[in-house]
Amino acid sequence: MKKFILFFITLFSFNVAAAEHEVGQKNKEFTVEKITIKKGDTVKFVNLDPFFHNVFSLSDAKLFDLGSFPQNDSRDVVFEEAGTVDVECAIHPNMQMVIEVQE
Ligand SMILES: [Cu+2]
Repeated sequence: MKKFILFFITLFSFNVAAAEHEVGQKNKEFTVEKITIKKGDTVKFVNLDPFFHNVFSLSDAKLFDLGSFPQNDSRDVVFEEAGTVDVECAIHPNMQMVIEVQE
């Protein structure tokens, strides 16, 4: 019985923790300069410009490169570790934003 209760508590807290956030790329800028999320959350990057954008990060907390993608296309990234993640676009070096991932 104790095992069952523990199982449900684990399941419940996991479901509550995971959320999805959306960050757009519009007019050669990210739509937000900084967002704070929780460990396990997903960020959806959406290209709202009529040309290609890229999304990448060299930060230790999350190393990724989503490649280039066209207008109305999106890519999801799950952040499993806490820390500060600097996000950039390889095509437009002025495009930068920060994702703060909390425990
Ligand atoms: Cu770009």
